[in-house]
Amino acid sequence: MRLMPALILTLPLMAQVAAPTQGPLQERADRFLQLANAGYQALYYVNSEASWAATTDVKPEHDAAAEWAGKSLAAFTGNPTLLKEAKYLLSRKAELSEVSVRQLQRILLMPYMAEGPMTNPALTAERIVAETRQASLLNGYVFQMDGRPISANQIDDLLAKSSDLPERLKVWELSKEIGPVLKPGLVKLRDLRNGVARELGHADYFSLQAARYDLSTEELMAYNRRFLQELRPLYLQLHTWVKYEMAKKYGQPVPKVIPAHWINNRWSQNWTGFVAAVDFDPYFKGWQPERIVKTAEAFYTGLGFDPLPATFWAKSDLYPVQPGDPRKKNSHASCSHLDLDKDIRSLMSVESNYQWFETAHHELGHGYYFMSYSTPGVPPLLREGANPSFHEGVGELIALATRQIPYLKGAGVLPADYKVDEMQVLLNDALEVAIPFMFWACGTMPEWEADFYTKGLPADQMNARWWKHVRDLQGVEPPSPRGEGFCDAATKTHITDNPAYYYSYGWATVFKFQLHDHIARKILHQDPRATNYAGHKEVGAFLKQILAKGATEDWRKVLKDATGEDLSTRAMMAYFKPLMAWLEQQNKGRQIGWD
Ligand code: X8Z
Ligand code: ZN
Repeated sequence: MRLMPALILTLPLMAQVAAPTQGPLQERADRFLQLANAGYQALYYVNSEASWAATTDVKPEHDAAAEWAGKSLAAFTGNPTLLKEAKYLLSRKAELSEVSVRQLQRILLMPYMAEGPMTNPALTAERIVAETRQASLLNGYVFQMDGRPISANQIDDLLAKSSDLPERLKVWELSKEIGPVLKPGLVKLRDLRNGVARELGHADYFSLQAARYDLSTEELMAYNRRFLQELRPLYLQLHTWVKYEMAKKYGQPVPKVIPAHWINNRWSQNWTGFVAAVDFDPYFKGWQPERIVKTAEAFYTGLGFDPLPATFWAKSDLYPVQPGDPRKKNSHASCSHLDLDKDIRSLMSVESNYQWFETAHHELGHGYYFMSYSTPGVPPLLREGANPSFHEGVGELIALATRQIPYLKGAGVLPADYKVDEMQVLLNDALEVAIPFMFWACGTMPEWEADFYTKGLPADQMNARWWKHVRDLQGVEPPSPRGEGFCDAATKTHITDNPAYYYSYGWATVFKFQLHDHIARKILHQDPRATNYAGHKEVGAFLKQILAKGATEDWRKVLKDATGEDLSTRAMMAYFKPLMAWLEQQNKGRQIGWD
């Protein structure tokens, strides 16, 4: 009953997107893809509505509905006849248009999100049940401090502000208490996710995800390792600078490896708050959270993008649950494209601080990507980023643009007479949004997840392996030994609800510097370290060109056409070049590295 209106709405749209027909096989593919797109879009909407309710209002009845909707979507996307026809048509791809081939390839990858193929209905059903249960445990988890609930925002706030080490330790430790709750479900999901991937002909779940980049696991990991090898000299300098500064601040001996609770971020992913001279938080005092989201939207509309649809404002869930309200919702920011058309919503818990300012820009980047490719020219099956890191990279790019002092002054966040040492700004940028993040996003996270999915990491070595990677790659260690009763990997949301995906954020970081460098030097003719994109429609036009393609072209071509470059750390290294010399000077005579 609920499906019919969406299907009816979809068909006229699809009539416009069919590829030009030439030859009987193309005609057969066109007919098949019309049906596949229409069914996919309609069932995707049903599933998204159910997941939205389950994530924003955790209750057993919402979990049950999400499970049911997940099974409905899987019944279609995992349908053996659908998969078989896509495979047959792909076996004769030379006779088909490129856009048809890409849609057919997408059909074979769809079960990564639609839980599984119906060639093994029992496995798929088991996975849907297990995923829904695990998501509910994650979304409904309430952290406790001294026997009282404490929100994720409050944890982050305490870690951002407290210079009392015992208090920091306590907060850091309580933030890890969700791990053991999620461990059994995660171990079970590993087998189910791998099982689904194998059913589809992939070696394991990590490889299924890598296929979204048209890469093997080995190729993908080789990119990650190369990025880190190139960035390591700068990371070692930053790591050294931080450990000496923090030892001074906390009145402690200089450690070799940085204790995790010295770092403001729960996973040591973004090293915020270390540069005292650059603190934007005070400038957000007195802002209503709504102003943060509206300011982010204004950045995009200033570049020539349309305002967000009215339904975004009516249906999104943007602010923290009010005290006393028993509703539980996921505390991590996200943006969803519910109908693969105009129904775009974001889930956030925006408060008035700089971190949420950046996150709001990140989430709206997804929203504007959704809007840009939701056109008759892009079939619903290809309403995705050129690859997942492009999707993450847009908002990251805009967040980088909004960190620039000339922009912050122009937007009225900083006073016109705000003055700060440029090297301190560069140091802060490196620590907060670039270099340590790479060692987490292209290091610890994918190395551990590849061990977990590809190499069958035993359940009694999960935590030891986690901390080995954190130490080897990030130079960070836990405040005290963490046995296998803990499951610290599972404290990171994505391990549960966006598995084998996280390197996409690292790649987005590489990509954002490439795009930024191109925009600053080639379009705006400004210094990349002091830009102001505000109001520049030519920047919007450049971005729209990339975004409007969705997944209709190979990502390597999209990047090369846009910037003239392949994926590379060149632009990131160039951005931070002056910092390296400064750090080497500061760190003279200090013990560099941790081994
Ligand atoms: O998860 C996110 C977004 C949602 S797509 C808020 N990010 C990563 C994280 O928080 O770990 C943004 C950058 C890194
Ligand atoms: Zn994102």
